[in-house]
Amino acid sequence: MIKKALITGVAGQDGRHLAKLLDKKGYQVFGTLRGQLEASHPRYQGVQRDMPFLKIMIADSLDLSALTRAVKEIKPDEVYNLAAISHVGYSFHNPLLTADVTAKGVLNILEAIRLAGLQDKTRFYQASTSEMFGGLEYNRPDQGYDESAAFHPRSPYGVAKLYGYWITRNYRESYGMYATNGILFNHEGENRGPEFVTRKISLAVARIKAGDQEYLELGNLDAKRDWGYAGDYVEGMWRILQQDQPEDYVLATGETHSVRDFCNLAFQVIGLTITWKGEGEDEVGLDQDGIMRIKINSEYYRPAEVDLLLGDPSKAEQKLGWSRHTSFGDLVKLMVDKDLERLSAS
Ligand code: G4F
Repeated sequence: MIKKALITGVAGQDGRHLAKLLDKKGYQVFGTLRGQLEASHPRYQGVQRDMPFLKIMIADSLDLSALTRAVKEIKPDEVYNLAAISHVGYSFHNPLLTADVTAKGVLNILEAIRLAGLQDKTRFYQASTSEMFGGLEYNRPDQGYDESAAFHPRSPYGVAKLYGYWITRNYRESYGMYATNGILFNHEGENRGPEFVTRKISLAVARIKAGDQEYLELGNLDAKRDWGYAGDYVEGMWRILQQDQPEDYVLATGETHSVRDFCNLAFQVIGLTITWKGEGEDEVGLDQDGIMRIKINSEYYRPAEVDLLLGDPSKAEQKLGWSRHTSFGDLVKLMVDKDLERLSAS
């Protein structure tokens, strides 16, 4: 029997990696897009071109009836709930929409599975996040956050995701559903949206190399993240749903690096060595010829910041046999190289 998987938010970075992985593993893959999209719409066609094997369903995470119809029709063996408002900065400006989509959307898809009568068949993966930890109770500074660490979300996004985490656990405990959380630390790559800092940097570096841009504006350079490659993480998502018992897992690299570190390595790829001068909002990054390549724009500071994220993936390593393959240095290079290639092709 061919297994069927439904991915909500299939057009996002992780959705694309995961859909391709599941297709390779022999699944029939379905994915939701939202909006008034017909098959002739450029967005629809772009997704279909990238993933010709994909069966696209139009269903918004806010619409329980559309989700229920999709789940009833497909009868999926596995549902991966990746649909969300996922940008932390945006969530401060749109907290209500974030709560509706990122929190209540999880409940909608869980209810759709129950309403379709599939709670004993369909395995459910919720895209939980290290943003739920937040940072104030950083209780294991040397080892990083594991599955038992205390939560303290620092943004409307993190708070909404915490609801998604708990409602998933609650449906597991209340109805015996195979409902799991993957608590993923930051995972990046060539498909990352330019609103996230890693892609913003890789894109700017490529443009600077091409002479299309002179410098880049950033917010908090000292924030530290546990950055891995998204392509490695989707294998972990799949493994989480293949276990005998539904459990929650942290996926992370176990290393942390600052935004500043990311900049230093990204500029090195195009032969520029950055020297940092000044402090706070006046800090700048100069290249070896003294040309300013990075400056601070306080608009990118957040009302509350997560200063440091470091994950402990021991449980995933031991129980799932999962670990990341791509190093931090390789990730930075991969992203810059891809943007250089895209720019030279355009
Ligand atoms: O790239 P970011 O926007 O990612 P953030 O906030 O860590 O969230 C990402 O990872 C989470 C997992 O922990 C996911 F749940 C979430 O959906 C998303 O994928 O920002 C990273 C850091 C922050 O500390 C931010 O303040 O970079 C800092 N930063 C500094 N300058 C900037 C900028 N972030 C952005 N987006 N743009 C800047 O100019």
